[in-house]
Amino acid sequence: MFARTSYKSRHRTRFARRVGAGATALAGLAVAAAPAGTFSFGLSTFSATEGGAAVVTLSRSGGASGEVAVTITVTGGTATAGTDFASRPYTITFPDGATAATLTIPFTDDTLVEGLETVTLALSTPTGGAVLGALTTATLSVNDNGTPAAGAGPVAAGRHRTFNGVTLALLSEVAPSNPLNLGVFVG
Ligand SMILES: [Ca+2]
Ligand SMILES: [Ca+2]
Repeated sequence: MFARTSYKSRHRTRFARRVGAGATALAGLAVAAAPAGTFSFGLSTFSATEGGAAVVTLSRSGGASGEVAVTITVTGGTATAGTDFASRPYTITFPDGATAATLTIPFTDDTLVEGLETVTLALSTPTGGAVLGALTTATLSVNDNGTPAAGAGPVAAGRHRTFNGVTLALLSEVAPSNPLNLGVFVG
């Protein structure tokens, strides 16, 4: 009688160990099946106007497990850091389950009469197990909102002329060999 009871007890113990090992394996599979996701920009190009802000969309695909974050750096193309936009990175946090986020980047309303300016956006430093996707850079175009004063103004002297209320202004001159960017303003 004693030996029979002892056999059952050992059998239950072995069975319990097997169930426990199986549960641990399943838990491991569950973690692997819930990835933290992949970051990408929503578009390859964005736009804004001076004095306004760009709304940059970000996506998190292939999983949304846990809180994760990604850094966005803004570097000048033809726009100038510290003058046209703040010289700083942005960190966007996605809560657990979130698959989309937006970043608002303001641009300075300067008084210069200019052409289109650009900045480059780049994703970096994903956290929380997330990774970077295919679209990790984007170009942002900033439209000028300046208008030249009649006969005088922020454009260098000799670079704009007004005739009968119509002003022809030199907006930018990137290099001597490049075409000039001219604007016509009626006012
Ligand atoms: Ca500007
Ligand atoms: Ca301007």
